[in-house]
Amino acid sequence: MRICLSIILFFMAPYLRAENGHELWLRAKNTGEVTIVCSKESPTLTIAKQELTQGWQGKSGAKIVLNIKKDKAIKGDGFKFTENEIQANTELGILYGVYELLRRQQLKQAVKEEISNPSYELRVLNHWDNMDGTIERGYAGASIFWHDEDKGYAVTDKDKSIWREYARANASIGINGAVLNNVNASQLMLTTECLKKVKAIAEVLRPYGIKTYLSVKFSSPSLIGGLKTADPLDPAVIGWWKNKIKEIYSLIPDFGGFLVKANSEGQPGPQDFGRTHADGANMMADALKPYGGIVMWRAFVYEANSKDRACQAYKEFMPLDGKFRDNIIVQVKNGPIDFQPREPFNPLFGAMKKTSVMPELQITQEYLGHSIHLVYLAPMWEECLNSETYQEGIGSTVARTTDGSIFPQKHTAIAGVANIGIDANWCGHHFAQSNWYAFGRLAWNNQLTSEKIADEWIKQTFANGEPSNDWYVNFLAPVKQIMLKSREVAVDYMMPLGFHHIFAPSDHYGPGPWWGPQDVRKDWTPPYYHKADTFGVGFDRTISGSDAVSQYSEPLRSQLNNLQTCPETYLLWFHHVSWSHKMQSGRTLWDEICYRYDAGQKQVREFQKEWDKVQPYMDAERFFAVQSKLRSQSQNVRIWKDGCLLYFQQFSKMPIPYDIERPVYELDYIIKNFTIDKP
Ligand code: BDP
Repeated sequence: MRICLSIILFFMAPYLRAENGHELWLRAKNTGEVTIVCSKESPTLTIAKQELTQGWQGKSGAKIVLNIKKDKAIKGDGFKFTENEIQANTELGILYGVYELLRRQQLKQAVKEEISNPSYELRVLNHWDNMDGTIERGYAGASIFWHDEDKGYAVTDKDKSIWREYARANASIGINGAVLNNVNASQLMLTTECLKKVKAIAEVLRPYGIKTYLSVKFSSPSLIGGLKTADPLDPAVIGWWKNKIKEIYSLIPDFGGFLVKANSEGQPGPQDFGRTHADGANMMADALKPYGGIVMWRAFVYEANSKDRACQAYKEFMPLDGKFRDNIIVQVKNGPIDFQPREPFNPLFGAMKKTSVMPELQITQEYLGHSIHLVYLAPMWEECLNSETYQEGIGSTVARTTDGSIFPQKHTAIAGVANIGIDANWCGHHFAQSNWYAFGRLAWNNQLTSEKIADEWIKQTFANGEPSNDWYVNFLAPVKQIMLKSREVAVDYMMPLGFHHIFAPSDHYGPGPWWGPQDVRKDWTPPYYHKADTFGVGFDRTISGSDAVSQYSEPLRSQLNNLQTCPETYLLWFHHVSWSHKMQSGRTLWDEICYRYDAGQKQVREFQKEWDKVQPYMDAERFFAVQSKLRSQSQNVRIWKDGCLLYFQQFSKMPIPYDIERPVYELDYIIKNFTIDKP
């Protein structure tokens, strides 16, 4: 019977509703009528009412009350809701309540009286979009905000309609801020002509509660202001920023503020003038203060020739703790290096006790297979947010040290580097949409599990109408398993056991542990990170090595410092380990490395099989698109496994265990064909 049904469904699949993914997780249409009672009118409330009418899946003919009324238990833009009433302190809270209620209806979850408050006050997407329309580390087409054919920054109706859809998608998951341009910012962003375009964007985003922010170049006063310096203590420079900020607020009264990458990877900053990060950030913060603007100042800094790049941010920023104005938030990447498939948490979390600190996560898959690999990132973010910092005893997780539960931060915030472009499905890979979704949901509630988020996302993104039991068993369950396993699998086939940054240079897609030209900064080459030699492999960050472990609080410091107690997931991050070291599995380190790469590869092949089986339960367009991406992923995984095993074998001089499939490529071939020879 089951077989029969599958065959019928298989042939029907192409006739199921065609979908290009453009509707994201917002595909539900109403199934009945609803009467809305709301005594106020505003653009945001109009959207709330439209959404209810268009998406209502509750009892047909029901009445719902939208009630803006203060309640101490409701925080910020949070809300209280039942099946028939949404109460909030703000209009935006009402809109968020509407989206939550519709989500519950679609997921067929009962609604009792409940309060939902956001974990973070500011939930911001960082777009690394350049003004010519390209996107740094973007894998889903050109920018939705900027086009290279712009003449005088013209704004078309098509632009506005994309921005509206973008704003709606964000609001539906609680995102309330967007930085519109690359952290490697162009000074031209602050010209009057460009600010007028920013105003046009802000006007479309505003009713959805999305505030607009800009990345700014620290040297703008000299580059476009005609000043001789950009020294943050120079009165003319201070005056320039004050005037510029006044101009911005005259155009965009609710402008959010600035994001700044300073003295990092060649960007200008206060240190160019002998000043500190705090001097630079405070100058901007003072100018923004009268308007309620904030500064998000990035702690992503490292210098050439440092013994250990992982130590740098902590060394530079810890002495400044307590020296930042209260409208500054220091934005810290989840790990101490750079968005690797797995990193321990950044030791600044929990350590900076007198400064508002916000996590920066990367939604775009720069180091996780671009928009080719299927990798669901929520488990990685969950791992980071739930990491124990021990800075204030047990329970001081990264989440709690940043969301205001432990330290009285003036502002709480979280940022995600967006994976959005002009591609019809927004993110390049249909499953990359789940990462945008997951970021928003975690920013709203940092205690949600990746499993729950995946479940919600799959149902909203793929189910049509009332799904059958068969759909739950043969679609939802296996697809969820693929998603939940996918990140650990990516770690296995790229960088198991604490390996990090062994990517091919420049595009960070394939492997490149061999890439180390003499004339390139050492910390931009993989051998700096893996340090393979005939004894073993891994970066010694123990007390007798670079001492990075000492940036962590006890008991974590001692645990990481000791080869026997360091979790194997971080082994080669913290230790230089002998190839013959006995692992928990009883295997040698070398064998374990081989098995991990092999297991990663096998799992991706399993994903292909699992995916092929779900064909009868979904539309053909998205099915084939994902199938094809999985094939490319499998090819790339083969390169990772063969390349890394053959390369490291030159040092271990040990055989690849004989029950493992043999490499099919020559190392030379991989090096020649898959390494782009520039940093
Ligand atoms: C690295 C990227 C680079 C970014 C930089 C940053 O490779 O393109 O500019 O981070 O975050 O991950 O500033």
